[in-house]
Amino acid sequence: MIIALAGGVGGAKLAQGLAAVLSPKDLKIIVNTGDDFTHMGLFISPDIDTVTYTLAGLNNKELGWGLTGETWYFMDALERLGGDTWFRLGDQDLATHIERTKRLKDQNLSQITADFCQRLGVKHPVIPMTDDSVQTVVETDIGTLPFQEYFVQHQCQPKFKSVRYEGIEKARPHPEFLAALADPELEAVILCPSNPLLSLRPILGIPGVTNALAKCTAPIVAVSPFIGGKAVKGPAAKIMTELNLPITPAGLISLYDDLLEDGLLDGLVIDTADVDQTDKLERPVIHAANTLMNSLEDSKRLAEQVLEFAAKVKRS
Ligand code: FO1
Repeated sequence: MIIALAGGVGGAKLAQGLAAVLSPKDLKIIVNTGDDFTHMGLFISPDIDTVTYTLAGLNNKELGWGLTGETWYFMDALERLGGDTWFRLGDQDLATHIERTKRLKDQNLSQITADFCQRLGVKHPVIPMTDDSVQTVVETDIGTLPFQEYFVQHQCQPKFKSVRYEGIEKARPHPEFLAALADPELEAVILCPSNPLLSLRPILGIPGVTNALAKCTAPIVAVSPFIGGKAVKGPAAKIMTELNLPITPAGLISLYDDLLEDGLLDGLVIDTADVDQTDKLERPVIHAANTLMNSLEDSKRLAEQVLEFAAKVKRS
């Protein structure tokens, strides 16, 4: 059994590849919920939706979020009325947020996600990292910004200083996540190519997760979100520069120094474009692959290579 930790687009693409080569009982996809927020009274869970829509083959490939074949009549009408339009909710996507918000009165996010997955034909378990509230907040040169204000409203333009995950100290990992980490059949934990600070750190930071990782014997393997000094999508490279970190495998690993020190990062898959940047790295074990995922075939091929590599890597 494999656990994949995922955030938005990059995580969803690798999760789709893993789902194409593993049976539903052999894969658990644990998704970041630090980006979740309430907007116009609706509870939005962007990474859960990106992963679910991608696995259902319904994702909007141009935008990287939302649904394919989307229309925007609601947004146009809202704009006419002078409403808040910085966060765009498509007409079909609205149904997800309205139905989820209604159900949250008597169900939790993971129950709703499981039911939406079943209705959309997604067979592999998509599990929120927690059912408790965790809010990613970014400290910037223009002040403190809740994640979606930083990411969407300000288009990641403010200089990134630091990030915190409000409520994380009280959050409990989803019980299925903990059970999977304790499963003797666990073969690998894969950190998908999502933003390390904005998507993966919140998952790893929930109390009990690193302890559970320390107890399992399966290797922990990260897949780099960088190719040739650039992020495939999103602000990861800009953030690295603002933190004075190089956009290289060493720079990426420095974000996981504590994990490496505790023996919780055993392998790293980097892009072949970055092999000449790995000279002085002794740990973790590195594997180079073509990490760009432009199609389901690409995602499948990368998933196969990551699994093959993980099967060879030993716990440090
Ligand atoms: N991202 C944007 O850049 N602009 C948007 O207007 C926007 C709307 C949106 C609506 C629903 C949803 O599930 C995601 C949406 N996203 C939008 C993406 C989202 O803000 C980020 O991609 C993630 O939070 C980061 O992984």
